[in-house]
Amino acid sequence: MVNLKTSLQNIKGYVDALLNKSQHQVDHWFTKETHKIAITGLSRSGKSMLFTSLITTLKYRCEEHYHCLPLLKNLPSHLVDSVRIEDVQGCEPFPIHTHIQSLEHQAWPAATEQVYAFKLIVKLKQTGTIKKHLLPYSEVIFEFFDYPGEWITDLPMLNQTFSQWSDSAWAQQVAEPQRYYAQAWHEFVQNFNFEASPNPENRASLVQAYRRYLQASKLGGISLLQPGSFLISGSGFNWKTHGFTPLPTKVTSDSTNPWNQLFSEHYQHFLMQWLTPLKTATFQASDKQVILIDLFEGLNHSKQHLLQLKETLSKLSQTFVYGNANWFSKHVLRKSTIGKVAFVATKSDLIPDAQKENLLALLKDITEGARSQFSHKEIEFEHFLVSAIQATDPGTSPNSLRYTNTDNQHIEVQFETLPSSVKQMKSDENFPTLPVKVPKDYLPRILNGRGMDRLFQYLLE
Ligand SMILES: Nc1nc2c(ncn2[C@@H]2O[C@H](COP(=O)(O)OP(=O)(O)O)[C@@H](O)[C@H]2O)c(=O)[nH]1
Ligand SMILES: [Mg+2]
Repeated sequence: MVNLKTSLQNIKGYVDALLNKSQHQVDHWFTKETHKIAITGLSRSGKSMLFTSLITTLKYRCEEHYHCLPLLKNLPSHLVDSVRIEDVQGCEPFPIHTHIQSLEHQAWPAATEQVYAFKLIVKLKQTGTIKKHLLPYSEVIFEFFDYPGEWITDLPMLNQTFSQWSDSAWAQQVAEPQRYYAQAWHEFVQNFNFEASPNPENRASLVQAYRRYLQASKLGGISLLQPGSFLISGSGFNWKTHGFTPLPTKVTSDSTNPWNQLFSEHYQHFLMQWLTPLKTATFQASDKQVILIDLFEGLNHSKQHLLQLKETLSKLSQTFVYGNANWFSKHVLRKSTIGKVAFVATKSDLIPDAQKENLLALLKDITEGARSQFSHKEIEFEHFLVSAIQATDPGTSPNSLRYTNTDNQHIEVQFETLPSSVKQMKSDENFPTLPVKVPKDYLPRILNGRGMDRLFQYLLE
């Protein structure tokens, strides 16, 4: 019988000798590999917090040998030499230190108002043969982009004319739950004189009224807000000079109406000057897609909010998966490699373990429409839950949690059974989201985040 231990030692000796020859040769052996990962999601879905956690967790695991991510098999700690963060050329660096400082002050990271990027470079140890089988590279590079979620919801506008967009936006506003937040805007439009020629004053008042509707809907948990770019000060588009709004169909159906003409022009300007360059620069080709979904906002408000989220995800599915349509179909689909998309429900620490099965089932239900858009393509879908930080603690019963609220009270709450599908939720039912304050001991709680190993494993597969 072959002595496995001896033969492994022999191979190791041989490899070590080779490795000692010159660094150059070693580099030749292990080619670099860049993983382009798109972690996307709507506004407030937990992207910035997840990136903060991702960087922190990997750094602690690899440099401080903290035993987090126990289930991460593809990247054993002893094979990792170092983890470093580098800037991506032409992009603002991800403000990890600012975010950590916020957490240090028990505040959540500030909302993202522009695009940030970073490369996470995991340098592997240059010895050992086993490594070669696991990861045949000396460095594994991950590139991540963080941007306001409001931008992603604008991308489908690229495929619409002004009147198409206007009509669909109008139809959405007269349906619940948007209708409720659109009352003041609709009243404003009703009293607006569309016969009068546009001038800077009446144009500004109309755009401002529409923007107030967008702001109110955002606070009300509505996910499809177009143009979301009007809400983000870091957007390179001046809505004050080139703003537009959806118009009642009686106006958009009249091609001679001066408002229709003006807003069609502004809409084109928005697409050409802002959205097209944004798409090219920010939403690049990626090997893998992770789509973060916050189910708690919908559960907190109403069944109609969840239905609206489901519809939004379905509408955005093409945008999510085809960061760059040509690239994706050329390199992934035609090569008959299976494309991979993970739908990940965030902030899973906001419910007790006993309810996680239902949350996962609800996640699968919410992504149903988005997935069906790809039924004719070979794409593998995964669903799982993560918490970037474990901000709550188990309570005294399986269906309870303990946490510190924004008034600094440490309390225990009991949970109702969550619906496992939107259908199961009653129209008059809602599940308030816990107002959790960032805990003082945020660092161990980040390192103890749930589902992060599953996420890393997915990225490394
Ligand atoms: N309890 C808990 N709350 C989270 C977690 N991640 C995000 N949040 C909450 O969700 C909000 C939005 O997260 P953020 O990362 O800024 O979302 P983004 O807009 O997608 O970047 C935060 O301000 C937190 O209140 C998490 O893992 N656990
Ligand atoms: Mg953000």
